[in-house]
Amino acid sequence: MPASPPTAPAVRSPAPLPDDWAGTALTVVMPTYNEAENLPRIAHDLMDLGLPGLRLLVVDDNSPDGTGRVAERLAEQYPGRIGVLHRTAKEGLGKAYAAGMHQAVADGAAYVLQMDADGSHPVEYVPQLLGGALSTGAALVVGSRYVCGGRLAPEWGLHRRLLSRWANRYVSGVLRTGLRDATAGFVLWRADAVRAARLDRVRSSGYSFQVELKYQAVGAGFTALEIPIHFEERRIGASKMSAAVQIESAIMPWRIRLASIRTPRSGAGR
Ligand SMILES: Nc1nc2c(ncn2[C@@H]2O[C@H](COP(=O)(O)OP(=O)(O)O)[C@@H](O)[C@H]2O)c(=O)[nH]1
Ligand SMILES: [Mg+2]
Repeated sequence: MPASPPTAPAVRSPAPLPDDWAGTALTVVMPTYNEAENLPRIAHDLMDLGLPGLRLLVVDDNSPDGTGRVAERLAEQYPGRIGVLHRTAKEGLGKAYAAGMHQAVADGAAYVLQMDADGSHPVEYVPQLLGGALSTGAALVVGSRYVCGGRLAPEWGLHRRLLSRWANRYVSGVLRTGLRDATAGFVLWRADAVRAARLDRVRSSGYSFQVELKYQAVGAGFTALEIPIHFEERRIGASKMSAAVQIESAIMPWRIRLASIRTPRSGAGR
């Protein structure tokens, strides 16, 4: 008689996180431009993670679709846990992140998490990113598509896959960060690494901000850890990646490298 399959364990809610981890002052910084339909679900999912120390700071560039007003309503629903930074015009992802991360650290966050509002970065990874930092002492934890177990959105066609992989190889070749996913946008930062990355000196206004900031922190000696994530396709709406942003991303690694030859980086981190 064939052996009967083992009975599946009853589904239980996840074990509670240790109190000191769950209470860690972690601010998720989320830049938004026309994400009114995506934002509420992500905000509720973050608030429901069981991390009482988690705050959300939405950085909106005066989105025409009213994302700023949606964020204000969410802030009323979760007083003290959700905040909104309203900026007057669309200045690019990098500028929005620089403003939001600066504010988060100034307001006392011990860790800052960069996260997109479009559903590409699954909320379930947030405790893992924080746990990775707290258990290993890493100053940077990258939600990585290019380490073993990482995955790109299955909806992505060959062209997008090749472009993403090529962009990472290109950046690694020019800047040698040692990271497999240097262009990743789902990244947890310890506050001292944010300060060392010198947000006030960031050159990139667009997506190359991600590369520039990691390069500064790794160059200053901070330890980075990459944990695998499944990167999802955005839920609703369209990407804001423009041709100008792609050109900036291609040129920026060289500008950053040349600048660091002229002004060598300090080795303050760990
Ligand atoms: N505040 C602000 N957010 C932006 C800007 N450009 C993109 N974003 C946000 O940055 C995140 C990533 O952008 P997205 O268009 O999804 O980029 P993609 O995933 O690389 O195609 C999303 O949450 C966007 O709403 C901008 O100029 N300002
Ligand atoms: Mg996206």
